[in-house]
Amino acid sequence: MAMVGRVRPLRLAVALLLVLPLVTASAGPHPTRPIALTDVLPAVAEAAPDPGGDFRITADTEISATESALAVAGQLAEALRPATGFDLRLVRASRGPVIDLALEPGHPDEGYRLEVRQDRVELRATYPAGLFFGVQTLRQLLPPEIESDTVQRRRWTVPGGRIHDRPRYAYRGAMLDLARHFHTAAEVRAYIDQISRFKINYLHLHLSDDQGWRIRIDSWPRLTEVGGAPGTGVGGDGGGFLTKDDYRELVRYAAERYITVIPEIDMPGHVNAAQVAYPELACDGVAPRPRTDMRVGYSSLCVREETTYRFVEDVIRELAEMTPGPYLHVGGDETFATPHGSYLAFQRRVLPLVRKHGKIPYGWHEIGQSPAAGDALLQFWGRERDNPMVNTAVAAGAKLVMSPANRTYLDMKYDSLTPGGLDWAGAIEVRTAYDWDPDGLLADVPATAILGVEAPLWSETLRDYADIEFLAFPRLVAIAELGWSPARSHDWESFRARLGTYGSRWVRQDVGFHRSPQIRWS
Ligand code: NGO
Repeated sequence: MAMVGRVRPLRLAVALLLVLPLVTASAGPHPTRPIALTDVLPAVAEAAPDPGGDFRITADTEISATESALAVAGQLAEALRPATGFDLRLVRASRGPVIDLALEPGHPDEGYRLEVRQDRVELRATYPAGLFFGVQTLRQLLPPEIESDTVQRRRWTVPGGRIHDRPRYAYRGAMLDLARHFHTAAEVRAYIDQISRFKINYLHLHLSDDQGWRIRIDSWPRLTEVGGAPGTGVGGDGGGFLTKDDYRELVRYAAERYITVIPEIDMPGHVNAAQVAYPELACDGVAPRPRTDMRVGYSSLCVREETTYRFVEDVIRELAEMTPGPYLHVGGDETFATPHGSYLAFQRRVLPLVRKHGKIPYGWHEIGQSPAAGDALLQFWGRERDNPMVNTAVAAGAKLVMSPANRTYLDMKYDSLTPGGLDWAGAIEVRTAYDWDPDGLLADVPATAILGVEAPLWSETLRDYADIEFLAFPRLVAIAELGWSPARSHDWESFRARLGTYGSRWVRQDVGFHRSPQIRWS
């Protein structure tokens, strides 16, 4: 203390100025703290930092790529252009400072190696998808200003070291419900842009429900003429549908970001809109009234009528024709208006139709009750007590995608004060979405049966794109980390710190995320 008393005031001020940033940096995420090699969402599998190996991107940096890596290299150059102002040259080989992308054998599917040294950055993967995911990591290793759409004057340093990364699960999905409130192709593209940052690789589109029908089917044109008309959203909002060209363009746009689109037509329940358009799909042949409320479980296709199967096959055929991905989702949930025997009879005919048209049948976990579910993919959205519905199918070879509603449903409120959202599965704050294990949830299901995770976003309360962003972010990132990062790296404190620093990226991208009080946002 006596020593401090003798220090001159100016010296003390200087000393404090030097020490304070260290104190705040160690107290938690801070915008001026240099980015570490592990500051990535979802967490990388292995990282070995090398403090002497920082790489600086300047106007002279080149991006070199072999033929097969060229497309992803172009995406990288484009991503770096707005904020750096650099028009980085794409070359085949370079002698100068370079970010070098190439394919090489030996990496796991979708995995990659990213090595940052003083003179070069090397990105390697066996398939272009791995390069794309590596590029997403590289973007997060640059300062948050990289997300600006105007030129920012600053140093663009990437922390030195080596990352080996690969996904825990082959399936990392997000679902968007276009039926309750239609969202345009442009809005779906914006969502694709955002989710692709976090290495999501499937986009499931819920395209039909009681309120509306959102995908053009040529052989049954009234589905969208009537079911996609103005006012067909919940509360009489909106309306609209995707044309086949819109859909194909979305499939292409998603594929460029290594995301596979999965279309869903929900049946035999959730079909009121189809029956308004085609009364012959109801057993009494009478068109029901259009519905814009949020109730579920009251409609059913007429299981004993051949017309139903003609309809179902036409829809499956047309969807399969424009869907390159392996899965076709046939819903199957909440069929309270379909007697159990009829439900089984329906699935006995419909699941093989999906296979007939070259796709793997995918459905909500209720389809697991059908002996025909065999090698289908089941989306588990329930609680443990629903286990018996999937056990037989899993024993017969079915795989599971985990979407427990009380963890992964992005349409649930964060807390009782959240504007919008539903609450039937409980409030889901970020930690609730993050702190669980997809492998361990169902006691009788072996980990080998879990294909991955998906975060559904139902749209009963989602009127515009801002509503989507607010409910999806940050929780979607929690599910993305469960899907990508190794189980051993699961750590709430680490996730929370990384998410806190990511916030400033969303601010720069103008993403209206929920500023969860559980996170210290920087
Ligand atoms: C349930 C229901 C949907 C609702 C959603 C709202 C499933 C699989 N079916 O999930 O129709 O929109 O909840 O959270």
